[in-house]
Formats: sequence, C-alpha cells, structure tokens
Amino acid sequence: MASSNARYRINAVAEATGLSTASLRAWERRYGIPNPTRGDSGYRLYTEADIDQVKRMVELGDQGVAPSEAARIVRAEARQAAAIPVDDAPMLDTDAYKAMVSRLIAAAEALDQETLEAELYTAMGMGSAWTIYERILSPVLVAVGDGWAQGRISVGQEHLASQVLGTALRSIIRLLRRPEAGRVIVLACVAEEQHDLPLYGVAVLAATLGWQPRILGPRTPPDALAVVVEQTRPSLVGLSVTVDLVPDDPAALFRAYAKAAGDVPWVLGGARAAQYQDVAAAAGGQVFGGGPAALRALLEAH
Ligand code: B12
Repeated sequence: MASSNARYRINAVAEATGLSTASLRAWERRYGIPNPTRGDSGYRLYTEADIDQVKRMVELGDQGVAPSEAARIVRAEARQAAAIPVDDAPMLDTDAYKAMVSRLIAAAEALDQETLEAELYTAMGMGSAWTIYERILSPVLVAVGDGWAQGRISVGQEHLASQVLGTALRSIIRLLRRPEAGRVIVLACVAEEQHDLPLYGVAVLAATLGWQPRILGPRTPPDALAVVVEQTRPSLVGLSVTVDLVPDDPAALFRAYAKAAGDVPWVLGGARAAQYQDVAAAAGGQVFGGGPAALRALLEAH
C-alpha cells in the first residue's frame, strides 16, 4: 500500500539523483536505501525523503565513502533527525546542557567519533532545534575554537568536532524543511570566508520561523550569489564573515555583493561583521551584530 507522500516514479528519482534505474534497484536490494513502496499498479513509488537519502548516499560516495558505510551513515542520520523535536520542546535545566557540552568536548579531545555521534544523538532529544544549536552545538564550537587558539586542542580534534557537528546541523536543517514553508533566505559566506557553520545556526532559527534556507556555504563570490538570487528570488540575503579577511578593496567587494543581491535586502553578520559596518552600510546592506534574540527579531522583521 503506497504511503500518502510516495509519489515519484523510478525515472523521476533517477533524474533527480543522477543514478540509473538499475543502480536504484541494486541499492534497494543491497543496502535497503532507497526503500520505495509499491503503487496499486505495482510500480515503485518514492517519497521526497527517499530522494534525499539517495542524494546523501551519492554525496558520501563522492567523498570516497563505500556504499554500505554510506547506507549506515544515512540510517544513523535518519534516526538522529527523527529524534529532533521542532520547536516547542521544554527546556532542561542549564546544568544538563553544560554537562552535555563537556561530554561532547571530551569526546572530540579523545578523537572518539562513536562517542561524539552517540552523545549528539542524545543531545538531539534535549530541546527544540534552536535550543540544541544555541545551548549545545554553538558552545561546543566556541570552546573547541578557544581550545585550539590556546594550543590545548589540535587542528585534528577541531576538524573532527566541526565535521561531526556539521553533519548533525545538516540533518537538523533537512528535518526542519517544510514543503509549505514560505519565503526563501539565501545564506552565504563572503569572499575567502570558510566558516559556514555559523550560517547553519542562522538557518536553524530561520527554518524554525518558517523560512526556506538556501545555504551556499563557504567562499561564495558575488557573481555566484547573483545567479542564485536571480533563480530563487529570495526575500532576504544573509552574508557571513567570521575571520579577519583582508580583501584588497572591501568597499568594492560589498558593492559587488549589493549588485548581486539586486533589489533583495541583504544583511552582513558574523563575528567579524562589525569591522565592515561602514563599507557594507554604504553599499546598502544592514550589518547584524546582535545575539539570538536580535537574530529572531531580524528574521521576524523581514
Ligand atoms: C570550526 C572552525 C573552523 C573550521 C570551519 C568549519 C566550517 N565549515 O565552518 C576551519 C577549520 C575551516 C577553520 C579555519 C580557520 N579558522 Co576557524 N574556527 C572554527 C570554530 C572552532 C567554530 C566556528 C563555528 O562553527 N562557529 C559557530 C558559531 C559559534 O558561530 P557564531 O559566530 O556564534 O555565529 C552566530 C553569529 O555570529 C550570527 N551570524 C553568523 N553569520 C551570520 C550571518 C547573518 C546574515 C546573520 C544575520 C547572523 C550571522 O549567527 C550565528 C548563529 O547564532 C571557531 C570558534 C568560534 N568561536 O566560532 C574558530 C575561529 C572562528 N577560527 C579562527 C581562525 C583564526 C581560523 C583560521 C584563520 C585558522 C588558520 N590559521 O588557518 C582559518 C580561517 C579560514 C578562513 N579563511 O575562513 C578564529 C578566528 C579569530 C578571528 N576572529 O579572526 C576562531 C574564533 C578560533 C579562535 N578562538 O581563535 N575554522
């Protein structure tokens, strides 16, 4: 019996994922992903989630992960995603969050990926998606960064932490996606900026408030942003800068981003946004320097 939102036939899934219909059937047989249902006519019918899972396996495959391992990761992410309450979950007491943050940092310092993932799975049940970001993921990332800056944490430990937490954040965003969601917000890092995880924080709150986040990620040049703005017609563009970038001509850089945004309002945020206040404002952008409450107000104001 086909489930209500299983509506894609195998050819459409092949087109959407870039996999042949033969590979889709082979993966189904070997790895249980995808897992289509059968329509009254006996044809395989796939859901959006099936397509997402196949795309995720392809993405992992492109990173050199073997299909069987990729299937294990996709299933773990689906279990993790299923454990995340969306928004009105009760808050726990502060000590519970602090204890979880310490356990996650300890697992990262021990380079213990299994414990890190298992603790993250537990953390996913500790509040709304935004609460999990604000009270657990963000404090862990800041602590890891400070540990790195003070020489207590190695680049390897920092990379493991940001990779595993990054994967969890991408799962959260995937879970928060609402087909009926309204306006699009395009989120991108400026010029040479590699820190895209802060954008995922913004996207978690935006998605919780009914936005459709489109995350372009690190180092997005103005002309690439222009194409995405043209095609997606967003209601807001969010740019992020976290480290001291030394663009040759910051004024010209932000004029180029302003041109890329066109008539769409754009906001510059991130740990280092304030230093571009004048040039960004002169180019017509708003510079955001507030905390979580201000971020919510900004997203609700647009
Ligand atoms: C993970 C990480 C990396 C990863 C990036 C992983 C990724 N994909 O993002 C890698 C390894 C690539 C990296 C590289 C570097 N990093 Co680094 N990194 C970090 C770390 C540990 C976490 C970053 C993170 O995820 N933050 C998430 C949260 C905590 O960020 P947030 O700023 O609170 O974001 C919120 C707000 O700022 C706001 N916001 C942010 N963007 C926007 C945009 C809009 C539109 C709006 C409205 C709001 C908004 O909302 C967000 C959500 O609440 C930080 C530590 C830290 N304190 O952040 C160091 C840190 C940022 N890195 C640092 C440095 C120095 C570097 C390197 C220069 C190191 C080197 N020598 O190579 C390179 C720079 C590369 C580059 N060109 O960008 C320093 C920066 C110091 C400074 N300010 O200049 C930090 C602070 C570490 C430290 N304590 O010294 N890093």
